[in-house]
Parts: sequence; structure tokens; C-alpha cells
Amino acid sequence: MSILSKVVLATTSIVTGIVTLTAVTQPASAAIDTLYNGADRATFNDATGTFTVCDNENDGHRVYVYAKKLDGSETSKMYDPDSYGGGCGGGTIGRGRWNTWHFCEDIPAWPDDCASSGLTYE
Ligand SMILES: [Ca+2]
Ligand SMILES: [Ca+2]
Repeated sequence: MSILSKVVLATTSIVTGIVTLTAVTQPASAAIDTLYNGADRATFNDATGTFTVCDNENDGHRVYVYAKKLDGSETSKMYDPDSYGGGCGGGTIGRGRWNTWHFCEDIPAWPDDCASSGLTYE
């Protein structure tokens, strides 16, 4: 075997090792939790702690998400900043003793219309 062949073989096994390691470190249990409010939509990614919030209804009602901990404390509201159209909004939370998250449509002069789901991100 030539020296060049040995170098190529060694490089190949290093690359293979990196690929395998990357595959193993991918979160196996990553899940996306989705809440709907009509056509409006929000997600939570439990691999990254990231919320997205998308206003898909051209009705003048903004949408936002927030999360609540077991001790009752809440995050601030994370809005879709440009409301209907454009992109989505969102934010990221740290790991902790979370309890629920809420996806709400802002209804002026009425209680906001919210959908809720359990939240585990420890
Ligand atoms: Ca809307
Ligand atoms: Ca938007």
C-alpha cells in the first residue's frame, strides 16, 4: 500500500467517525408541539427551547405566545412583530420548571382568545 493510500484511508475513517458522532449527539427525542388558533399557528421546539408564532389571518388581531412556570411566573409576551404577512416571530426560553405555554389572539376589549398546551423543558 502506498503512503498516499494510507493517508486517504486514515482521512476517511476520521470523517466517518465525525459523521457517526454527529448522528449520535442529535437529540433523539426532539419534538415540535403545535398550537392553532384558526389559521394562526405557533410551535415549540423542545430540542432548542424555541417558540415561533405566526399570524396567518388578516383580521387586525395580533398573536403572541408566552410560557408559564410551575411557580406561576410567566415570560413576557412574544408577538409576531409584523402581524399578518411577512415572517413569524418567536423567542427562546431556558431550561427550567415549566408548566404550560399559551398561544393567544389579541382581541381588543375582550379576553384574548388562547390555546394552551403542557410544557416540559428541563
Ligand atoms: Ca391576525
Ligand atoms: Ca408576520
